[in-house]
Amino acid sequence: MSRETLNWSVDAKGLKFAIVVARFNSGITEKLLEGARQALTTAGAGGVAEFYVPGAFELPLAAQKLAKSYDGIIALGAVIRGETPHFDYVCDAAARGLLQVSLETGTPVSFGVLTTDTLEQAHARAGGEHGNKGYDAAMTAIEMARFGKTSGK
Ligand code: INI
Repeated sequence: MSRETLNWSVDAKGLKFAIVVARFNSGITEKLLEGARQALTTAGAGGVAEFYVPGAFELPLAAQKLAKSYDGIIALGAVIRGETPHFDYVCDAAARGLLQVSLETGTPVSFGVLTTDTLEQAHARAGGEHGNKGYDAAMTAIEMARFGKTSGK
């Protein structure tokens, strides 16, 4: 195990986070939100604000608007493959857009967007047998926000 892995920090004290949640597939995204809240509370986050957008496609713009005011953004959504190519466009737009916001603003934006073939697969990753990706996304945002503080941001 590397030294960096051993030093992995989940201390969120003094850091402010925004969670942006897509309402599309809200049965899943509300579970992701519960996971993200749990991670931030456990890590002692200094402040947490929650915002809603219609779907995963809208997550990047919301993240961009919030990036100036928070130490980290957690973007949560669930894109489930249907019969149309819409799935690919929405996934691609969300992933590229969130990465772009992160790189352009310097504020970490974690990708808590499930991209699955079925609803069952999404449930399994939103508090089911494969854990809660909202929790994981929040832990990632905490680690990267801390990285930003210690690396001079
Ligand atoms: N948005 C999602 O968050 N998940 C989906 O599965 C989804 N599908 O399947 O269409 C979805 N579409 C809406 C999209 O995010 C936008 O809100 C919409 O296109 C308006 O811009």
